Amino acid sequence: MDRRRFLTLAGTAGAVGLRSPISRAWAAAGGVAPSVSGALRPLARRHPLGVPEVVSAADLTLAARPATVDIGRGATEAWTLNGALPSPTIRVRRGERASILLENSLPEPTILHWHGLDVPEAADGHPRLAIATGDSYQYDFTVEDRAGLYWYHPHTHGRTGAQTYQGMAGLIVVEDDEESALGLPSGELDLPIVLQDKRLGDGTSLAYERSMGPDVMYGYLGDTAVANGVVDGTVEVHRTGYRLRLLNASNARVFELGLSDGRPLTLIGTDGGLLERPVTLDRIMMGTGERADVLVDFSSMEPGERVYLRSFEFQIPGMMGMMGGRGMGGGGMGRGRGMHAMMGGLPQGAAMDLVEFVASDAPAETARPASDVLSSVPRIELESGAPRRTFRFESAMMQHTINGRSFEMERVDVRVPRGQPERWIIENTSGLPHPVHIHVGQFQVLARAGGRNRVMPWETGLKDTVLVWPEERVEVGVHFRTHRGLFLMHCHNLEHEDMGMMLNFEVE
Ligand SMILES: [Cu+2]
Repeated sequence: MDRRRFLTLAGTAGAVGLRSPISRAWAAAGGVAPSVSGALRPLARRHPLGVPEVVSAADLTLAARPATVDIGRGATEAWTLNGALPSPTIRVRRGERASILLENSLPEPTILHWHGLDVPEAADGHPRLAIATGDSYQYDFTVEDRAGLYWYHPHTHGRTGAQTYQGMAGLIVVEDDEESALGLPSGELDLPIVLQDKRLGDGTSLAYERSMGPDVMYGYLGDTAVANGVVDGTVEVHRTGYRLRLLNASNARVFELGLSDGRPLTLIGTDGGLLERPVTLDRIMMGTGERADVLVDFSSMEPGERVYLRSFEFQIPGMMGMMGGRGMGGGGMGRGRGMHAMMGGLPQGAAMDLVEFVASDAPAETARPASDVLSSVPRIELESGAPRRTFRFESAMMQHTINGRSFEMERVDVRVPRGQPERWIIENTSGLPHPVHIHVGQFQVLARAGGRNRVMPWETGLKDTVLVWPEERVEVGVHFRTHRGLFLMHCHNLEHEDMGMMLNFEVE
């Protein structure tokens, strides 16, 4: 680093350090003053965190079209569904029919996928079903999934990263009687938050400009956190218990979520709905595509006090620091970070403040604790002789492959009998994290060897996406019990997916 650059950074850090309680807390904890990373900016002018419009699934039209949106800093062009950023939240009760018409007014083909839902082949958004500009596609399915937070986004092969990044992503909230009976925080105390990172610099452009270098290797990492479509989002909260429904809808960014003052997160649900019991955690790691349903108690806050939902700094051991698999380890990591700074995105693992919560001055109310028993999670029962399949996720020489192969639209890679539980083994032999998503329902994480060497507390319920670190081998139990047809397994780092880290499996 040259001397002038160092002095500039040091000066900025010092100035912020004097004024900001966050910086003081970091300094007291022996941390680096946060503004150095560029993503922790408590002094920034903040923008109200909106909540996406809620729509019914019963007779819904989603128009994919460019639109002008406000990301807080000002107007910008986005690719939207119905002109909204993020896309509307679809709220549906278990057992209800969804009838959704997609209209494509984008300048290129598109198709939508309902991430986590167990839907028929024709409704799953396989990229071979992508529709041309001016065409429409009718989705009809019954929502049979457990209550929980799901989501939807484009699945156009080679363009999923661009279309999702430029604005097309929304939540699906499934409700059922079991969940309603729990008396969880509701109304404005039930706050859905779509978390993303964007590469904005000091501007507002959401244009997706993927380089052929680091962006293809690491994925399209941003430099700015965006929550519910706004930069530096802030929300006034009552001093009581909240339910935060969190989705990591980033292209490539992994979040190590926690609250800035150490306030605990009580995890009640994940991808496939409620856990059996609540679990209290300081941190939850979320790869792209994963969801976390958490209770947070703000009742001890003083009026006007601020707390931040933050992605804390982390390192993934073995993560490659350079393209092509060279430069593993500390030195390589350093070079990788330098390269990212140069390219405009913050490195994987950089700290970011995601949302600011400001306590209101209304009287505090004691938060109702979560029930000891939330739900019974339907387990996937595997016999010892259950079929096993191994999927090796590799990244080398700017290629991302599964078992050495790149995605082909019509090739069937795996044939799976319907109704037969199987043990799938996901091996990451690369130097990069891969969040692995399996379509058409939920699986169960059974074991992890290498890396973290255990099933994480947020992986004990049903999952549709599991984060697999370098050198990890994760075993999952799958059971395709409902629909026959062609479905997908892929990396949910959208650049890895677009580059071919995806396969077709046929449920027969
Ligand atoms: Cu990947």
